[in-house]
Amino acid sequence: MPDLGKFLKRCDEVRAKIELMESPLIVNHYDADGLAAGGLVAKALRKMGKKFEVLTTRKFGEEEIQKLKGRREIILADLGGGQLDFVEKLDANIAIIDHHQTRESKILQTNPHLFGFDGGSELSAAGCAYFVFREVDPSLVKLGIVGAMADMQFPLIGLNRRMLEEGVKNGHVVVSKDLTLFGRVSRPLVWFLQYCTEPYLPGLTGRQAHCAQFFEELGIEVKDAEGKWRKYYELPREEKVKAVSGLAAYLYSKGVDEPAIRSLVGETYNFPDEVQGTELSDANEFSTVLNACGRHDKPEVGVGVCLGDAAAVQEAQSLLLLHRRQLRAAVEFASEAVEDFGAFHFLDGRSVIDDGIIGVVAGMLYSSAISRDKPILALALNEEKQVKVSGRATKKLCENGVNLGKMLSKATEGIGAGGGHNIAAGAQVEPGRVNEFLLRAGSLI
Ligand SMILES: [Mn+2]
Repeated sequence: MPDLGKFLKRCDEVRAKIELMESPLIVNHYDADGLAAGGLVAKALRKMGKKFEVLTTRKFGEEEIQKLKGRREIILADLGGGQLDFVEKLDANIAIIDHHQTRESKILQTNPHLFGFDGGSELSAAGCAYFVFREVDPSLVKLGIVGAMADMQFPLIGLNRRMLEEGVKNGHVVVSKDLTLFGRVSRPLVWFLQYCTEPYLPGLTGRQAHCAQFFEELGIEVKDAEGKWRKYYELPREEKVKAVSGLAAYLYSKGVDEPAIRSLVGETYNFPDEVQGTELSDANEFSTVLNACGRHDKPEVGVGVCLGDAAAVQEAQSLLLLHRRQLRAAVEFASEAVEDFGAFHFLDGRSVIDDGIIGVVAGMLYSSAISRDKPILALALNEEKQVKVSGRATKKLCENGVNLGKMLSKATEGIGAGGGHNIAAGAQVEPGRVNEFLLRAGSLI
């Protein structure tokens, strides 16, 4: 049974412990939720008048934990809960704020799982950090919601919903139902569709002239009377409705399936205290900014963005452009290169697609390039030139029994390692054993 009272009490205990620290080291994961969580803790510490350092890491195994030896005060955010065996060996004053599967420990940690809540679907690490520091600064709720978006926890339910309601009540968040595509706030109308990769808009993504024509045919001006580019969020209601229904009809005519079209509209979260029209005023766009910082090895920029540092915001915007460009090029390549292997779709992205985006790219192919009746397996090489496998399926396939996490763990027995969720999973395969792996995967699926 979920126990809210105990969870909140534990969050208070963690805050009390951190209040006694002098100059802690914050260690956080490099993904967007990890950066939002680390940034949130940093912002709270700054507000409390404390010195701190931030260390962002991609991996958090024995080796990385060994390197923390000698540190006296450590706050772990979005990691630690799954590595307690190693963390417990450190001789330091430690507090853990996490939402991954964990167990109770002699180290003080707050984690929704310990109190009967599902950290996978109803609270991110940044959200957990919000419940620790909400009394220090209620506006930290914005980073909590950004973390939920980053970890794909929508719709916001359970603890996320509770956090959202507090944010709305305190005037830091405004909820509306609208188009959820990236760029509704920060991009001129034409770019808004042209740069849209999630979902992939066939005939529009990457095609400026087609996007301009799309709006022209709907009778929506892309520039205002002064010749300034218009943005989606500025359109009057009638024009928004026209754009949304026009886009839905267009995608339907292009064979995009209904779930993908329906997912275009959902709750959007605006932050009224941020400058309107910037990425930081919208939860989803904010999380995309952090994601780009992490993926391009600029975590300090992501943390700077969370702290509201103007130079960091500017640098993050150029990283975002680079990120979009790479993603678009990868999807274009993948749409051509994907093959039908019978039991699954196969994409060989080795030496072409970065291992950090291969999973996202594989998933995107479902909205345009491949049929939804089988999973997709995609290969990429990581920094150490090892073969990384990303598997993606659809909800419907999983309802019918597909479980990619189990499949990848089985198919890599003795030749690698794999696991994950039923709908999205990953693996590593020893070089030279790829064909064997593919044969095994085919028969298991
Ligand atoms: Mn997370």
